This record gives sequence, structure tokens and C-alpha cells, in this order.
Amino acid sequence: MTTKLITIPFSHYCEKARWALDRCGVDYEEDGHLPMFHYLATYRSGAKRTVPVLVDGKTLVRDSTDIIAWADKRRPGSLIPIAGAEDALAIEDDLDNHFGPATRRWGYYYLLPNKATDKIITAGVPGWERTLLKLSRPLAVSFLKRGLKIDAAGVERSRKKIESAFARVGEILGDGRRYLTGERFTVADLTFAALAAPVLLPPEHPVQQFAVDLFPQEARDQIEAWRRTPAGRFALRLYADERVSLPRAA
Ligand SMILES: N[C@@H](CCC(=O)N[C@@H](CS)C(=O)NCC(=O)O)C(=O)O
Repeated sequence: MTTKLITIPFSHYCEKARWALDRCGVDYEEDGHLPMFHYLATYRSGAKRTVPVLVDGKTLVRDSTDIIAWADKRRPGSLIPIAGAEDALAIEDDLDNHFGPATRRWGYYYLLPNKATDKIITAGVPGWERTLLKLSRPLAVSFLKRGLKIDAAGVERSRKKIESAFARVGEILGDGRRYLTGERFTVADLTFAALAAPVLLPPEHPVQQFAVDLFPQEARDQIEAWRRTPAGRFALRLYADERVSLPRAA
């Protein structure tokens, strides 16, 4: 039976899970949906509201962190160090809880008003959802704005959180190490790069191909500034060097 990853394709938590599955050589199919339409797939699978969800036969894995642990079990040590994993897992947890919501809010704030993004956000979703987007867009936008507190005050709070996460990552890398927990790529690095994608727009991202000119000028300047920081350069390097797929094993 095919392993399935239910996603909102452009979601950065979904990219976090996708990267882990690719990195661990898992054979899977992606079942992508637009926000709100995804509830049909998640509830049908037995999960709740959020994606990513992994379905492997009778096994249901409902969170990107658990999906990474599931993938790593298939190739132990690929992402979660076999000994001394605490640091990497603590960094993942912290980024998931604070950094991820901040970069998502920041990206949505600037992109939601721009209908030119529709072509990108509908990549990899069923044709009928794409057709209905014209009708569902206003509802989805107001739902997202309310649910995720996407407003000027919220986006400024998020910008500060992103700044402080970038500063912290820059500080950690300050001793010359190549990765967040030392000399090898782990779940901590993957999580930072995947969750930073909405504010850095890495060219190697397999789905989220938002061109910088879709953003208003003030946001473009900010993206360029973040890209030049040590943390920004680090995440872009991870996408260039580490966003690799191993040959798939069923
Ligand atoms: N902690 C979860 C967060 C996932 C998450 O927030 N997913 C968002 C998409 S970026 C979602 O499904 N939102 C839909 C909703 O909450 O209704 C994980 O790491 O998987």
C-alpha cells in the first residue's frame, strides 16, 4: 500500500515533513489540498485539522515532528542523532512553536492580498479545488486572517520573533560550526531551513516558488536583508546542499 502525505503543498510544516521523507528515501505520494479543502482529506483519514498527516496502511502520523521521527526510524540516524539527540530535538521543538508561526504570519500578511500567487498555491492540488478557489478565496482569506491573527500588529510581533531567531542561529553558528548542533546535518537544521523558507524564498524549494517581486517593496527589502544575515545564508546553503532525496525504498 502506498504511503500518503496529506499536505497543503506550500505550507512550511508540510515542507518540513516532505524534506524528511525525501531525505530518508521514503516512497510516498503527496495528496495536496488548498487550505480548508484539506479538512476533507484529514478528517477522512482519521486525523484532525492540521497538515501534514502521514498515512501508511493503518498507521496515522499527525504532526511534522512525529513524521520526522517515523521517517528516521526507517533509516536510523539520518536526521535524529542516535546518541545525544536532545539538543537537536529541543531546537526543533522551539522553532516549531515560535519561529514557524511567525514566518507563516509574515509571509501570509504580504502575499494574501496578491491574487498573482494563486498559480503557485494551487500547484499540486486537485483541479476542482483550483476551479473553486475563485469562490472560496474571500472566505479562506478571512478565515486565515482571523485564525492566524494576520494584521499589522501581529506581523510586527512576528518580524521581531524572526529577527531574534535569526540572531540566535547566527550566534550558535558563530563558533564556526557547520550545522546547528555540530558537524552534521540533523532535524534541527532541516527544521530551521524549512520554516525559514517563507521569508527567504530558497530557489531549491520544491513547491514554494514565490518570486520576490510578488511581495511589496518593504517586504522585498526585508527578505534581501534576512538573506544576507549569517542565519539567512545558512538556511539558503542548507537548501542548496542538503535538500536532496535518497533513492526511495518502499
Ligand atoms: N505542529 C504542527 C503544525 C502544523 C500546522 O500548523 N499546519 C497548518 C498549515 S501550515 C494547518 O494545517 N492549518 C490548518 C488549521 O489549523 O485548520 C506540525 O508540525 O505538523
